[in-house]
Amino acid sequence: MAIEQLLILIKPDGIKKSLTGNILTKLSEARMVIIGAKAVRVSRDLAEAHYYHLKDKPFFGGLIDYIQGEVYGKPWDRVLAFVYRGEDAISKMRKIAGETNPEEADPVSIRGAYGRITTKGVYENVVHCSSDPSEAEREIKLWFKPEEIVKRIYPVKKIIIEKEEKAVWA
Ligand code: DAT
Ligand code: MG
Repeated sequence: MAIEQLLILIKPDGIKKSLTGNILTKLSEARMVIIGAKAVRVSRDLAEAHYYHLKDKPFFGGLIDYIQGEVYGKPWDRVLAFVYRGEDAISKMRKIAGETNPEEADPVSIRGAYGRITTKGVYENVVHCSSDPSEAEREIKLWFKPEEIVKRIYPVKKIIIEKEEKAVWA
């Protein structure tokens, strides 16, 4: 038993199909706590960094296009990103998310219930769910800044940034 945190993404197909509420309800069965949440327009750099371990796969290009959501058009070209935390969070959440291939996933899991494989072979599997603690740490640090998470889950350092342009409320 270990306290873990992980990254969950509701991918653009989940948003377009209006599944956000259903997905969050299903995930809540694991009784984990949300410690970070935001909407993100996914840049190509972020998409490629997130899936770097798959860059040699034949489906990589389709996967990057999919997570960026451009094929769905506006306003669906975004994801919702969450950091969840709790006891054995990763295995509990991955069970609820289901197998990677939506056709093989338990039909009661999120991917089994809502996912599909497109005619182009893209696994539209609705959610991303970190696979182990080190991947979770890498992904959380990629998607979230320390101040966007309400708990200090990893060490931080203070730096002074000069002359950085930043938008503030006018
Ligand atoms: P998971 O998302 O379950 O951790 P993964 O990290 O192996 O699975 O792959 C990341 C994503 O890549 C996955 O959600 C969907 C896509 N993918 C994996 N295998 C695929 C395949 N054989 N064909 C098409 N897409 C695939
Ligand atoms: Mg993975």
